[in-house]
Amino acid sequence: MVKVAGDRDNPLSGGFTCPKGRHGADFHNDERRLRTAQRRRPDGGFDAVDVDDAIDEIAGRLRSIIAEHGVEAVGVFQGTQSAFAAITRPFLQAWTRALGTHKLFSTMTIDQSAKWIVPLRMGEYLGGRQRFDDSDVWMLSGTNPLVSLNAGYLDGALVHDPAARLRSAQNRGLKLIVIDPRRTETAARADLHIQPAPGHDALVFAGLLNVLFGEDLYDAEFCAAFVEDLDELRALVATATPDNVELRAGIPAEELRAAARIFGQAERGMLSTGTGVCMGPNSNVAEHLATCINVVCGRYLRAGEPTGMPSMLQTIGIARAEVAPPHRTWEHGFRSRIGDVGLLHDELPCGIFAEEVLEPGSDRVRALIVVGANPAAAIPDRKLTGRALDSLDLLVTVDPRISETGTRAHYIIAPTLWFERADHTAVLESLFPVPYAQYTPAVVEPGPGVIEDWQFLYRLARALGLTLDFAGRTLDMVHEPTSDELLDMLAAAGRIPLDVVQQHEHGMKAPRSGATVAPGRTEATAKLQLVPDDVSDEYAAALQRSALAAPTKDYPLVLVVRRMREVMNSYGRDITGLPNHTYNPAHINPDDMAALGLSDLQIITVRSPHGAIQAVAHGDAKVRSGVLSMTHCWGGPAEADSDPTDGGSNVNHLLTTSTDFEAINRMPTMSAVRVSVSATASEP
Ligand SMILES: Nc1nc2c(c(=O)[nH]1)N[C@H]1C(S)=C(S)[C@@H](COP(=O)(O)OP(=O)(O)OC[C@H]3O[C@@H](n4cnc5c(=O)[nH]c(N)nc54)[C@H](O)[C@@H]3O)O[C@H]1N2
Ligand SMILES: Nc1nc2c(c(=O)[nH]1)N[C@H]1C(S)=C(S)[C@@H](COP(=O)(O)OP(=O)(O)OC[C@H]3O[C@@H](n4cnc5c(=O)[nH]c(N)nc54)[C@H](O)[C@@H]3O)O[C@H]1N2
Ligand SMILES: [Mo]
Repeated sequence: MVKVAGDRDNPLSGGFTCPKGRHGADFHNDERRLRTAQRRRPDGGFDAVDVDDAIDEIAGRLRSIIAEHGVEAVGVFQGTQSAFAAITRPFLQAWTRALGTHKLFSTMTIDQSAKWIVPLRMGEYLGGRQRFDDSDVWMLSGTNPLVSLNAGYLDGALVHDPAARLRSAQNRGLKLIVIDPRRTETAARADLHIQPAPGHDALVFAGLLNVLFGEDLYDAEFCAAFVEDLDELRALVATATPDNVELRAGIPAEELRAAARIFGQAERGMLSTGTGVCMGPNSNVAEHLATCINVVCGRYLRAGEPTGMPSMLQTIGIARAEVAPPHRTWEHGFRSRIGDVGLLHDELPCGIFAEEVLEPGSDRVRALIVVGANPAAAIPDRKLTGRALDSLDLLVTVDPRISETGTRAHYIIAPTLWFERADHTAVLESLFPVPYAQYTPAVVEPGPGVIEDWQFLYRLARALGLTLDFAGRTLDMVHEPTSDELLDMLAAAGRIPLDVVQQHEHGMKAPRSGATVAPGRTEATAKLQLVPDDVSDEYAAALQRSALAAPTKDYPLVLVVRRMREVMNSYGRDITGLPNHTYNPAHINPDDMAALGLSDLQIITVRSPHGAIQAVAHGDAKVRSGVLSMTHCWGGPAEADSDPTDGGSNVNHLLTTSTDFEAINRMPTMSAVRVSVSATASEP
C-alpha cells in the first residue's frame, strides 16, 4: 500500500476523510503490525506460530477448561474495532450464543450504555427521532462531533464532514447549542455555548426542563398522547431553578434560560449527548433527563411523516406512532455472582470484569477471548484490570498489534486490516444522514499468516464442535464460507439487493423509501414513564453526589474526558506522523497553571483518591478553570507508566470500579473526577 485518499466521487463523503483514515497505509505497513499468529514463551516473548496450529491449541485448552469448570468459565470481550467490520460483531455474538456462556463484555459499558438503559426504563416511542437536516435547533452536551465524529443515532446528525454539514445547516438557520466545560471545536461554532463545571449534567438537564415547564415551552399534545407521568416530572424538577443550577454547575442562570428558550421555541431538533454526560457521575439519570427534554418537546416523528430510516442493506422495522413499554432486561434471567448484576443487552458490564476473573467461584472467568479490544488500557482501575488479565489460565487476543492486553496474552491472532477484507456498510446505516450503501472488495492481499476476525471464530467453533447460527441461518460447519457469502447473508433482508449496491463502485445513495410513520395500533396502549421510582431515587442521589464533583482544597481540579483527533482510543498512538505529540497532554487553564505555580510543558503528578500518574502540563485557555482535560488509553503496558513524555500516561490509574459506579450497568465515574496536580520533583 502506498497511499490512501478520499474519494471525491463518493456521494456521501464527497472525499472527506479523517487523519487516521488518511494514514491507513501506515497502519498496514507498520513494522509492528503482526503478520502471523503469536504464541507466548515462558520468558514472556512471543514466537510466530501457524494460525491453524494456534487455533487447535487454543481449542484444546478451552476444552479442558470447559470440561472442568463449564462454559461460564469462558469470557468474551469485544471492543471498538470489532464494530468496524460488518461481519465481526454479529459473528462474535453468534459464537458466544453457540458456546452458551453469559460472560460477554463489551466496551459499551465503559462508554454510553446509559443510552441502552433509558428506553428500557422509560419505554420507547417508535416513530423515530426528528432528523438533523430539517431541524431548526440542535443541542449537544458532552460531545464534540467535529473531532469524534460521534453523533446521534437514526437522526442523521454530524458524522461525515461534520464541519461542512454544520456550516450549511447554520446557513439555512439552524441554531446550535453546546454544553461543554471546554470550548471545543464544536462549541466554537455554537450560537450558544454553555460552559458548566463538570459533573452536574443531571441538574443542568433538570434546570432546562424547569424552564421549559415554567415558560410553557413544551409540547402538551405529544405528552398527552404518549406520556404517563408528566406531572411527576414537573414536580421532580421543581427545585432545579436556573438560580439553583447556577449555584451548583456554575453557569449563569440567564444562559440556562436562553438555552431552554432557543430549544423550546424551535419547531424541530433534538438534544444529543456523548461521553461527557455518559461517563460522568449520575450518568444514567442524566441521560434519562436528556431524553425527557426530547420527549417533553415532542421531538419525534408523528404518524404520516416520512420515516427517518435510511435503510438500504438492512431493513429497520416499521416506524409507528406508539410506545413500546419498558423492558428491564437486567431484572430477569442470568445474574452474576458479583454484585448480583443482571444482563444488559445480553452483556455483563466491564465494571465487574476484574472481579469476574479474580473472585473465587465455580463460574469464575478463567479463559478470555478478546476481539478488537484493549481492556488492559481501556478499563478503569488499571492495576486491578491488569491483575485480572494476568491471572487468566488462557488469554487470546485477536489484534494486529501486541497491545497492552496482548503482552499478557498466551496467543495473539493476526487479523486482516481495512483494505485486506471485503466489507459493506450495513451496520453503519443507522448513522448515515441519507440512505447510502457501499460494498468494497479487498484491495490488497493479506499475507498467508493473516486471517479475518470471523475466520478465527469460525475455526475455533468448528474445533470445539459448535454450530453457529449467523444472520438467521445455520452455517455449514464443514465447508468454511467466504466473507462475500457472509456479507450476502447480512444484507439478505435489505431494501436494496447487495448486487445492485455492488454495481456502484463509489457508493450508492438512494431516495428515501417513501415509507411514512404508521399510526399507533389501538392495542398499543403503553405510555412513556418519565419518572420510575429508581430514576427519582437516582435524581435525589445526584443532587447529593454532584457536590462530590466540585473541587476541594485537596483536589483543586476535576479530570474530564476528551478525544484526540489523530488517535482512536489506543490505536494509532505510535504511528509516525499521526499524533501531534508522543504523549497525551494534560490540558489545564492557564490561570490554574499560574495559581498552582506550574509552567507549560512541565512534568506534573496528577493524583486522585485512587491513584497517581505523571503527565505533561499544557496551558489551554479553552478549558474552563478548575478542569483538567486529558485523553485515555495512552501509557505503556506496565502497571506504572514509565515516561510521560514518550508514550504518555493512562488516566485509568486514577479511576476505580470499586466505588463511584452507577446501578444496573456498573458504569464507573470516568469523567468529572477530583484530582490534585503538583510539579514532579525529579525526572522519571
Ligand atoms: N478522533 C477520535 N474519534 C473518536 C474516538 C477517538 O478516540 N478519537 N473515539 C470514538 C469513541 S470510542 C467514542 S465513544 C466517541 C466519543 O465521542 P464524544 O462523546 O463526542 O467524545 P469527546 O469528543 O471526548 O466529547 C466529550 C466531551 O464531553 C465534554 N465533557 C467532559 N465532562 C463533561 C461534563 O461533565 N458535562 C458535559 N456536558 N460535558 C463534559 C468534554 O470536554 C468533551 O468535549 O468518539 C469516537 N470517535
Ligand atoms: N479513562 C477513560 N477510559 C476509557 C475512555 C475514556 O474516555 N476515559 N473511553 C472508553 C471508550 S468510549 C471506549 S470505546 C474504550 C475503548 O476500548 P477498546 O475498544 O478496548 O480500545 P481500542 O483502543 O479501541 O482497541 C482496539 C484494539 O483493536 C485492535 N484492532 C485494530 N484493528 C483491528 C481489526 O481489524 N481487528 C481486530 N481484531 N483488532 C483490531 C487495536 O490494535 C487495539 O488493540 O475505552 C474506554 N476507556
Ligand atoms: Mo467508545
